[in-house]
Amino acid sequence: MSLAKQVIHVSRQKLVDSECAETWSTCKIRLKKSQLKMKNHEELPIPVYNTLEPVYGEGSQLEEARLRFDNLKSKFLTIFGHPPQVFARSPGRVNLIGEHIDYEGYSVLPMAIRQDTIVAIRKNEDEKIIRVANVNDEKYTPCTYPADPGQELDLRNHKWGHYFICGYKGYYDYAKLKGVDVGQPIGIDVLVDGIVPTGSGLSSSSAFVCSSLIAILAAFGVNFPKKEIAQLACECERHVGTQSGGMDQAISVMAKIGFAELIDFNPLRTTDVQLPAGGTFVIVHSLAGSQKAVTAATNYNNRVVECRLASIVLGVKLGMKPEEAISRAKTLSDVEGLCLSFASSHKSSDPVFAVKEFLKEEPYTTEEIENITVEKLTSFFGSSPACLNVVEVAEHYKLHQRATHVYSEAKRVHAFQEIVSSNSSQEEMLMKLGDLMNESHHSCSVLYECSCPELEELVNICRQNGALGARLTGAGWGGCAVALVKESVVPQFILNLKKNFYQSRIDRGIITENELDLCVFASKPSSGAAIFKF
Ligand code: NG1
Repeated sequence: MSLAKQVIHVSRQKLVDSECAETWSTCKIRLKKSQLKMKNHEELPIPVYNTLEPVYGEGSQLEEARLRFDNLKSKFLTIFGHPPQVFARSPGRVNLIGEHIDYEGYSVLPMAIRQDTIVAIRKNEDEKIIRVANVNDEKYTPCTYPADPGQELDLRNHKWGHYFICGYKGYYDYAKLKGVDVGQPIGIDVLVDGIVPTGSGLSSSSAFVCSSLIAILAAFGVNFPKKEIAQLACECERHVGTQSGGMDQAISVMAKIGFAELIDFNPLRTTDVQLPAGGTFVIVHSLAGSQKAVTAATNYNNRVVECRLASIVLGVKLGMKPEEAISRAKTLSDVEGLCLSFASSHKSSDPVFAVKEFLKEEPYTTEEIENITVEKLTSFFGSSPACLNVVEVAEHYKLHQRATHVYSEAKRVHAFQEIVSSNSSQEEMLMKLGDLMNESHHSCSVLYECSCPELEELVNICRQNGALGARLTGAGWGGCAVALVKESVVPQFILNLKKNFYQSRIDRGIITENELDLCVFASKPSSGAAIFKF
């Protein structure tokens, strides 16, 4: 078994406190410092620090972090009567290109942002409950859960604390998978401070799930390769009911300061992408909230189901038996080979050629699809409550449009990476990247239908005010857009947006002048998850 496949404890040198060094004795492997150095970044465990600088740098960002950590420490003591044992932080992200394709197995290109979630944690052996509190206790009232990893989350009664329980369940799922006996579940006290704007497509949910999972692992003295933690975080976030694709957890856990990352799936892998100098990515909020978990059945999970159905229908049309397509064509990447061989027999190298030939543009009814699959949708989605919820409410399925988006967006991701690593002039590079972002937005909006009127208005205003390209980012249906802007004009661009998009919203009382800086900001690639033990 390779090192990467095993649970790896942080080497003792990296542990700041012996309390963190409790072991899962059956599967411990101590890494020597020299071994750590030789490994790929994603094969390394989550770094453990005893100062804030490696993550927060210096200046105002460091000052802000100090205040947040001090506040967490003192509030933790006040609420729970003892200090936290350890802290974990994980950032939000902005996806630069590659939307709604991670769950189809295609590479994406996000970067971490500086806004993160910090979780302060302590095991509480005297209690049999999990107490989850938030520094913003007006908005996020305290939640309690039983110390029972087998508990099912009540998805009809969505609570913010559910995201912590995802991480908690993830820890026990992993132990079970590895055959490790972690003993009777004990109580846990948790205090959370999250500054990733919620419902904004910047993945506050994954920042919370990743920091929760890592905090729990750290509290139990366990650490292992980042890519396994990212995979585990992706799987455990599905306990809140969304069929998450893995991009957000991957970048939140594996991000590196100064780089965007090309993320490949199956197997999970990251490649550093150096963004061109002279351009800045500005994140702008449409002020339309996007509640991904709550609207999953009609929005996010609906698209996951449509892609699955498109894969099956393409599989059958391209020669698979229906039962074979149902069991093997799980994603559009699974049938891309078939599409490509069909396309190449017609002198094309584009899988969309097969989509045009075999998937009709008009929406499919359930009956039409079942005539092709020769099996009821409720039967082959039977093991997935999230997919069954989709099938229960869906009126029709737009297979042609969704598959066209996925295949074309997957190509744009690679085009983006090729442009940034080409010899083109800076000016030319930025123009081409902007064009790709505009094409991506068009595809999301028209083919994938995951935009909304506010995002459309915002993206147009960005382009009219100097953005070289602008697109929605994240799941969509509200939330943020990301605009590529020449560095020299960023301040003017932000001023123009304030005037042309936000002022009317201030006048209507949707936001206050003071909140503006949270709605529009330039972002540099930040660092990934970390553990702090002071
Ligand atoms: P957001 O909207 O940021 O939560 C979601 C998914 C991603 C990806 C994008 C669309 C989760 C946690 N994240 O991101 O995996 O599919 O939508 O590209 O579900």
